[in-house]
Amino acid sequence: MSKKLLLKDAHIEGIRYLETYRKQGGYTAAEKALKMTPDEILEEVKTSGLRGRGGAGFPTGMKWSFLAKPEGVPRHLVVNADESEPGTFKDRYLMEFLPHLLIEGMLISSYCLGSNVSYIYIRGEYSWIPDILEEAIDEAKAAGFLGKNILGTGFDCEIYVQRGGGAYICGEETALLESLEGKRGNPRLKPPFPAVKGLWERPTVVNNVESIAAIVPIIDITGAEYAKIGIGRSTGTKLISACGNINKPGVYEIDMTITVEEFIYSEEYCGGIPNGKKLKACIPGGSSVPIVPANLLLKTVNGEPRYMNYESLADGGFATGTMMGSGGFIVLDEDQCVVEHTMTLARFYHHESCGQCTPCREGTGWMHKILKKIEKGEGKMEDIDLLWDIQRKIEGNTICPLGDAAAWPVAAAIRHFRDEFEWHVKNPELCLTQNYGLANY
Ligand code: L3W
Repeated sequence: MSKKLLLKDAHIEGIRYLETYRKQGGYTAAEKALKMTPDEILEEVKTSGLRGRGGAGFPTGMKWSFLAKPEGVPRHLVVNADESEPGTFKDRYLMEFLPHLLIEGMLISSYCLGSNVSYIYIRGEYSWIPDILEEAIDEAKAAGFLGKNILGTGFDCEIYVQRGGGAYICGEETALLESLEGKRGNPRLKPPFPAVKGLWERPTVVNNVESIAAIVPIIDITGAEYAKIGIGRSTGTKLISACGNINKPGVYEIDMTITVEEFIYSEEYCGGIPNGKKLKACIPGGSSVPIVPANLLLKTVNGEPRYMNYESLADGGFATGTMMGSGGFIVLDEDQCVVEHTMTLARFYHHESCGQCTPCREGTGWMHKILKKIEKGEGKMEDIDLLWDIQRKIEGNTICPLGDAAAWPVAAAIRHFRDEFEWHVKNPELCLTQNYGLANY
């Protein structure tokens, strides 16, 4: 059974409220941290090996150490709660059930980074969660964990919750900062990275909700103990939101040493696939990461078991490997149609493209149009090659990763499931009446 660090108290009734959270030891990590120096906290975070839980897996301690500290310029911590990646809903769970874990993590992080004003930028569709967060902030403030001279240390910290308007692009950190400044959420060119020039051109650390929540157990058990959980550079625990064709969709905390097979089939996690269907494929890290067919999902190209961690999921390189991403684990059984699935994602990325870069603005819509045609049985064989060509021209040619995120699912679907695309071209009369699954072989 995986060790629980973040969700260990999630089942306790009333854990959303300060009184219950305190009874479970809540804010003792903050009390400990505020007796340490910011540099000591930073060392713990570096030692922990924590990697950003939003999708990129960038080492958190390294990001924090990049934070510029010019004299007299305020610095900020911004929590990215714009969780909009299809298949990803772990941050929602954390904020809804454990708001004080996030607030406590923010307090420790803000103290370490020297942020007196920190923000939570939350996706617009999570309409009921800001009230939960604001209630927790009020409780923390009344108890002296936020506000002026926190716990008599002389450190001041306010946390504000900002609701987004419901745009996926605002999950990209620089678009988020633009939006937080009250502008249209268009991504900025990097460098400069937010750590140097972020919110209102001030040094800013942008971290995912889960990354900041993980700071609490890191301080609690120490970075060295945290680093002992997991394997290699995949230290600590990771939240996985599992959905699709599984018996037990939900949010699970894993310790990154379990295999993909165990995660899908064991009763502790997904509980297998409904109706005894066969596994066809999986998108393990949110919709942006490449789809992987069952044979490569359960084993690597070298025949090793595939594990639920950053390295193993990426093993095999771009050709076969995928990514841990945000941990949005989407399972497709043998009856699911990869063409339809890819078309649905293409529609999403086209809708969410900010339109700033031509390859993304034009290419995402073009890919959607062709995929729609193929899916309806109106495509030609050349359309499959055209689709391949378009995604190649988007990848790497845009300001932000939305272009890559739109291109990768199409590339991986054609690479691994070209026969399904060809089946749609060859069987136009069947396209609208039946899905393409293994049964059609
Ligand atoms: C200072 C340097 N800072 C890098 C920082 C950078 C950022 C972090 C990672 O995209 C991916 C995307 C999605 N000095 C730095 C530096 N940094 N070098 O490190 O940066 P980067 O550019 O690798 O990634 P990103 O722009 O943050 C995130 C993928 O994750 N994804 C997840 C999507 C998840 C959601 C959600 O709903 N939670 O949207 C899934 O795969 O496609 O590729 O902070 O500033 N020299």
